[in-house]
Amino acid sequence: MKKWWHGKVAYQIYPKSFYDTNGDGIGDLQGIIAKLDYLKELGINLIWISPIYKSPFVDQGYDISDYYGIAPEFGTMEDFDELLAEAKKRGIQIVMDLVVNHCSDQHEWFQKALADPEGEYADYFYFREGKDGNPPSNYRSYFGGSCWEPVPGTNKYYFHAFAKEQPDLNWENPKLKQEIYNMINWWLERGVAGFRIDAIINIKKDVSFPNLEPDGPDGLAGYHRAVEQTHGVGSLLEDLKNNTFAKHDAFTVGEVFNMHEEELPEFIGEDGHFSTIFDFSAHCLSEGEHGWYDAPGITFEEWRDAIVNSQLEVQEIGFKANIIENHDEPRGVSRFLPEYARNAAGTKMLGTVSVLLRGVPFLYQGQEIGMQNCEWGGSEEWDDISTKDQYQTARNAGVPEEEAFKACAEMSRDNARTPMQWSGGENAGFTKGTPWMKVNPNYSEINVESQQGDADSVLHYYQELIALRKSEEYKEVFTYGWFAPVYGDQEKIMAFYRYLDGEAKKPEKRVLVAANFGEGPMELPLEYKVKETLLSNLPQNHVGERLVLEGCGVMVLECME
Ligand code: TEU
Ligand code: CA
Repeated sequence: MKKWWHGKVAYQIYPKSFYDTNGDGIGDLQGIIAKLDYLKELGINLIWISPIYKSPFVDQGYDISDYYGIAPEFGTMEDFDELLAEAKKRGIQIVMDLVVNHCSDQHEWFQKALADPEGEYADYFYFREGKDGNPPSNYRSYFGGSCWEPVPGTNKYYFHAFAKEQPDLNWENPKLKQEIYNMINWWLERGVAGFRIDAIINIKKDVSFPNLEPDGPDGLAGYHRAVEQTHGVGSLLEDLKNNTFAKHDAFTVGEVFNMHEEELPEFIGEDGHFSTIFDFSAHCLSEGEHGWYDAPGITFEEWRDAIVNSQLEVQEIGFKANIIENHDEPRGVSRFLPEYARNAAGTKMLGTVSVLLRGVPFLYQGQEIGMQNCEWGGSEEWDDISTKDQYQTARNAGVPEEEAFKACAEMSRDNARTPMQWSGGENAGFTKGTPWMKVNPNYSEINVESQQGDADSVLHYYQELIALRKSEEYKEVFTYGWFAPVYGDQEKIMAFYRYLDGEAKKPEKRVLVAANFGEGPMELPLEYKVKETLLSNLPQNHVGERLVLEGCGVMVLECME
């Protein structure tokens, strides 16, 4: 069944680093409003904003202290309503970040729980007695250290999957659930189109909290191992959906890791728990056994296979949300492209492949100008709680300082969190004050302003690419067309068809997307005659009897029937 959000092109904003209008060095809601025309011109019609609720910002807003309030750093509720209205005028819908696996330790609920550890609010969280002088279980939190923190003045501990300032909410408690549902409905009634749903698989706990085999020198076991063994999140998610999103026909995109493979239809099939979930299959390839320091490199073939397999698996079931990067990941150009391809041509090639996959494309701020990882001067430049922990983890495992630094510099979430590069002017035009976070020194070469004035720029290419995807003539094939990989036996070629079946199984429309990730030119035989070139990133690419792609060349071709 067709849904209103099929065919959208989405853009993630990390508000703190997007655009600062009042000179305090922090991006704000007025900054987003100021750039709506820019986003409209890019072709965006759905925006996901990372958390803007009140927060102590221990984990940059993913630790919410008031679900009904806008963080003063970002502005006011009036600013937010203005943003909704201004976006609407431009045909853009706004999606909020929903962080309900945990809240901040400064949230009223947690403060009340601490004040009365036997009272009703303690049951909004997981308060448990220790075992033989130890915490209730041996889980290591995602950001390091035990998942259990002592509750002062008691013999109890509270559970946190992330930082100790992010206590997990107890989804077994109907009262807590009702509070969350009310809050979600309140935002939906205000006019938000839906939610990106944070770390949602974590809400289901095995409340017997069994110990697991330790997997590190600290004697703890990564909490994700417990998540992998836990079943039954589905009924929680159905209840959540039926009490909130379904009533508003809202769009939801789940951030789901550690899902049981066979559950994909329940998650995103017709009437699934969510509209869609992010495809992290390429990103998971660099998951280290113990952390970033032992993260494996990614070969081109692994990357291609991961995406192709994910596309083939999902197309009979539903839609995934396709990304190159987000606020938790290094920049895709630095990660998925070899050094020789980290230029305008390579960046356009990677973007073409991602945006024309089957699913909902999500661009991350700065992707459209080809922002890259930052050159870090030292570990003191990092802000991110996870990066600091990963650095410590590496050092504790005996990894030499230089090597630990290098591993974290490559994987740091801060690579995506440096300020948006608007111009070649001071602070990349992000702020007139002192930016809260280091500006990537490459801003003089990579910035919006210079690319706006250059018809060949990455930015202009992204505009054309998105316009093609949304065009009257091709939106059907790019939204609903099947995905079929081709030239899989050719080294360094990532290519696929998107096609629509005609009445008598005759393809009604067929488009070939072919990218040459190699350094030198490649010639490929054509299975179909070419009707029209829809997009090409380099003048040397051409099509005749055969298809010739320059190194880092990509072409989008409509085939004859
Ligand atoms: O990330 C959740 C999350 O599970 C990731 O840390 C994940 O474990 C890791 O990327 C796997 O490779 C979300 C937010 O996106 C992140 O910014 C927050 O820090 C986190 O939740 C806690 O709210
Ligand atoms: Ca500001």
